[in-house]
Amino acid sequence: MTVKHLKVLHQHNSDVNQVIYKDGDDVIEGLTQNPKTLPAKYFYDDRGSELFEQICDLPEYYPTRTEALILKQYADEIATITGSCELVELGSGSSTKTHYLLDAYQKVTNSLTESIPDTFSYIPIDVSGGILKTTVLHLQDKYHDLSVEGLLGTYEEALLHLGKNHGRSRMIFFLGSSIGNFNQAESNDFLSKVSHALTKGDYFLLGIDLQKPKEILEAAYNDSQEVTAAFNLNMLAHLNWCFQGNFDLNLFTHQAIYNEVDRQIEMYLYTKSSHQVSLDILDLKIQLETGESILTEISRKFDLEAIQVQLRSQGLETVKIWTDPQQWFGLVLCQV
Ligand code: AVJ
Repeated sequence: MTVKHLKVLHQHNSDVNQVIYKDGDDVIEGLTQNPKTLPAKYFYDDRGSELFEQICDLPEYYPTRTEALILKQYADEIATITGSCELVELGSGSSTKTHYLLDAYQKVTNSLTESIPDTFSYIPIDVSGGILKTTVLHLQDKYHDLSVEGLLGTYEEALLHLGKNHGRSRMIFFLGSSIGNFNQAESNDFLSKVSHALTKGDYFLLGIDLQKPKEILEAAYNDSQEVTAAFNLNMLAHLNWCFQGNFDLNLFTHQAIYNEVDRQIEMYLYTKSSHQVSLDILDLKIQLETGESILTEISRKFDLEAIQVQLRSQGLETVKIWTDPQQWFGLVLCQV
């Protein structure tokens, strides 16, 4: 590992430019179920992260833009409430929106009057090594007084690695409504791990996509330029690469629907014709029928009341909530 300020948490990973996760038990489990599913984390090889960045700029994909506006408007207030602290970002990607927070925390840290000012530190965590490396280098260039340590790994690995913080306060933040990828049980498990990586008085800042009309939601996940389709299909290319597979991307189509009962977007890949697929490294062969679906992602849409109850059940008390004027997106600041 030669890259400065980047720590690789997963033992099986050997190449910083590629993604980790070669285990594949979760792939076997998902593909042998009926109906078939695949874990959303396999979207994010370097190509997938790049496609996700493009999704964020699409006219139909409102979440990134809306959350960025909220952050732009309220980052100073957030930093004033929490005061100077160590900033830990889960799933940092390109850290684009993070600049608002970093600017605000830089001001708060610089305004400290003590003779020994706190260091201003940021720990981005991501599974995609390429984007993490670029981000760390870029941030070091932009913020000279910032200490950046990128962690290449999963949320679980990173939260375990961080352990408890001693002496100084910490804020973990998880933006973009990525928590929406977890079902209820998984999100409870996740929040409990977050809670355990924090000490009493520490903060957690969570970005959540709120419920809204079906048409707006479905348009956001079935964009007219078909970038989301390419993003969805890229998961198969990533699996081919990881597990010596032979998915033929031409034999699948993308579709996202809003499930109004479970209040979640569901992204599917549908087969155009019946065929077999093998993943040699996993010693797995599967039969796919014409029109069969593979669920690749859920993206839950939240309710501000319900999320506060859930956060509280994991020891996280809401301090303040900010939204945009249309109430499309919410930022929840909570404290242990
Ligand atoms: C990064 C998980 C928040 O669910 O909106 C975007 C991923 N998938 N378009 C989301 C995604 C399709 C995104 N998250």
